[in-house]
Amino acid sequence: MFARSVARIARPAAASIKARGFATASRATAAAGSRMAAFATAGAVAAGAASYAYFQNVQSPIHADAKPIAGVKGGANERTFIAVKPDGVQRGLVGKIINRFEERGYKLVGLKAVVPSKDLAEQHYADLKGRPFFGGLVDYMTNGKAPVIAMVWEGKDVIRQGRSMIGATNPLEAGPGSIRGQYCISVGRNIIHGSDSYESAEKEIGLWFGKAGELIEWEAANAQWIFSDN
Ligand code: IDP
Ligand code: MG
Repeated sequence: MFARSVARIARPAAASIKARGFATASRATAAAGSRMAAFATAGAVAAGAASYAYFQNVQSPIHADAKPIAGVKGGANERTFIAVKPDGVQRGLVGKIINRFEERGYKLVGLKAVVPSKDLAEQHYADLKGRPFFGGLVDYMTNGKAPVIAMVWEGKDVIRQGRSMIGATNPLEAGPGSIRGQYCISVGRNIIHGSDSYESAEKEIGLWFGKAGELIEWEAANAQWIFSDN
């Protein structure tokens, strides 16, 4: 529910990005003109044009992302939120983690490096508020010693399979073939997050990728070799 409302609020923002690019250009032009600085005017127009071009480029995904933010539950386009936490980034495990999902046949539809705000981390871990480790958890996620690598992966049963690939919360309980079972030994430094249900995926994708244009809908050329019931 929450995520849907985030998505609803966020989507129109995309449409306004182009308008914002234009507005920036005209504001800049007006300001420079009033100072009778022809050079500055030319610069501002160029800067405005450049920023307009930038927004044009970054806000024009191959296909508009029109599907529900976490895809269709149980469908081939189900989505989950996966994040390499700062300890995983510091330890140079980002590539290995991405590899696991890619090699399994899942599709990457969103990716960014973020130092989350305290507010974002607290909302993300809202169900753990009141636990003794909550403050330390939020600090380690947000202190900027390394970013969080936030991702959205798409594919059949990706939420459940993602949790299984990640392994138990306490890495000492995680199977040896799982990501946590292979790469870590401490619950407070368990390197990766994955949504634990469709509802969590909706909430988390909305929190981390709620702005329009942040998720890219694309067709994998090898899809027929990955998914078929024949
Ligand atoms: P999950 O990440 O496997 O979904 P949750 O129970 O949702 O596990 O906890 C979120 C995160 O909080 C864990 O991944 C871990 O980083 C941290 N955490 C959970 N339990 C403890 C604990 O007992 N001590 C310290 N950190 C914990
Ligand atoms: Mg959890």
